[in-house]
Amino acid sequence: MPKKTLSAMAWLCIFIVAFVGHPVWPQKPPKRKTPAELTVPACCEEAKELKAQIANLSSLLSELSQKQERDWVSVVMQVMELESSSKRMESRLTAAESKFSEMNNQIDIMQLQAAQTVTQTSAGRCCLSWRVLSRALSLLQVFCDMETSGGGWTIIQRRKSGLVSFYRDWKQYKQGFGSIRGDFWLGNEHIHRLSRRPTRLRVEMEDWEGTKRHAEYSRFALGNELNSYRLFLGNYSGSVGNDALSYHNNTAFSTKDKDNDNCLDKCAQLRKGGYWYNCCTDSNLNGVYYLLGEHNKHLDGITWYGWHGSSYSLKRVEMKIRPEDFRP
Ligand SMILES: [Ca+2]
Repeated sequence: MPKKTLSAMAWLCIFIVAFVGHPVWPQKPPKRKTPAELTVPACCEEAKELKAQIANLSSLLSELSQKQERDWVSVVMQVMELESSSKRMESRLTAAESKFSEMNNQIDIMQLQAAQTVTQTSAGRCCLSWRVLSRALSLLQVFCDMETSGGGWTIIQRRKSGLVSFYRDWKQYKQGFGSIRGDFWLGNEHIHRLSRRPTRLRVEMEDWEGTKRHAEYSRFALGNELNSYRLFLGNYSGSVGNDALSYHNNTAFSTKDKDNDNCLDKCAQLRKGGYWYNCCTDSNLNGVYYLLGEHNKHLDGITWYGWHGSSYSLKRVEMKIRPEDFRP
């Protein structure tokens, strides 16, 4: 045999051995189960069980939704009940408030009558302070002028030392600040309450040369807080010559945090006080206190335009009120 033929035969043998020895060769395809061999009874049991579970769940859901509906109705009923009880409480509160306000009015009248009596029995004394009940039933101390023009004046504002800043916010002007023996503002709420009956206002001023002037107004009143403590003034009389407060008549009160004035500027911030700023001032009695030497340079000082102009800050000011029907 030629060498080439031997080699070809050897290769053929290797191929046959390799082919026959392959693991796939002897395997037969897996035998399929016939439908009869499927586990039919087990499957049906499971389906039945699932169906029962679904039925249970739906009945549970329906029960839950019914319960939720019942709860919702009960919540709505409770809310309605609460609303009606809150309305009842509100009306009771309103009634109590109006009673309280009525009592306060009585107290106002009593305190003003007391002021009159005290004045009549203490004429000649320099000054006297007495205690009156304020709205919150706390004690409010006031300072009285028992001498000027027959006395009977309750002082509502004083500037004489410059130790108290008058550049304050709404709340402070509402409640009052300072010391009644020094510089102070009695408080818009108190002034409003004290001026409920016909009241007269007197403004006394002194310049740095020691000259004194005054202005008086009939029918002085301050509106309530809802009315922004609006100023109401009647007729002017006095020795100061020019009336510089009537420009502020029928004007709301403004502070640095509440701009109620009648122009685009914020007058309270420009004039550094709390006042019935119109647009802005003819007087600025709650302005900055400037000492002699500094008193004639600023527009935000304690000014009365009709007397010393817009840049002269006065040395001393007092605002005081007394009942219109007061007789010394
Ligand atoms: Ca303004």
